[in-house]
Amino acid sequence: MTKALLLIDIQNGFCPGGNLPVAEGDEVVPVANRLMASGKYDIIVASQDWHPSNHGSFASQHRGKNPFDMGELSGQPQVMWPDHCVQDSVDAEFHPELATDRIDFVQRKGENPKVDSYSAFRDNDKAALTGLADWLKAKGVTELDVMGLATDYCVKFSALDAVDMLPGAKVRLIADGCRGIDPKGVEEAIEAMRQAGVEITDSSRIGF
Ligand code: VGL
Ligand code: ZN
Repeated sequence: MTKALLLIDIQNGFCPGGNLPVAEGDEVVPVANRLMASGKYDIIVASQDWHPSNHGSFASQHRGKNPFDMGELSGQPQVMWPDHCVQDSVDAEFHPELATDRIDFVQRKGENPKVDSYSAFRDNDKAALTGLADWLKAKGVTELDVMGLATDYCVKFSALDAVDMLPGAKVRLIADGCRGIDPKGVEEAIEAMRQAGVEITDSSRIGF
């Protein structure tokens, strides 16, 4: 049994003061640090949203679009986001209190300006893989706990892809270690994950 913890996008950009802040996003940091220090995980991985400054998910790249409008990217419906997590900016750095020394592997994503990548495993069009599934398979991961930001986007699509791309592995969502963008979206996301076979749990139920 090899247990891995996957921390999704715990970056300044998604915390209060960031460019795409999630309410209480910083509150997931102590949860992540507690889990990393628990000794219950063999492997700790973190994803990092890592966009070029001209990324096509940014409203700024589309004439007449404002952040949070719906638009299109490469012919697919796309939420127009504020510019966020631009490569090498403070906004893209992990939250300063995250215990990054405990992270074994960082999976960057969202580098192709023509497609968004909510999932840490593959782009939204499901064409290009990040390589994370193969990396976890090579390590023999049989249990994957997922938490981070944002519940209704990157956490959701990462957990759904984990179920799809790591056949036989048990995937769990650490719900108290997540915060979302839209309350209704969060509810729907948790239901979609549950339906797909993700176990919804809480950090307090895994040994604290
Ligand atoms: C995310 C929107 C755009 C996320 C990333 O981390 O959930 N959401 N880029
Ligand atoms: Zn992004």
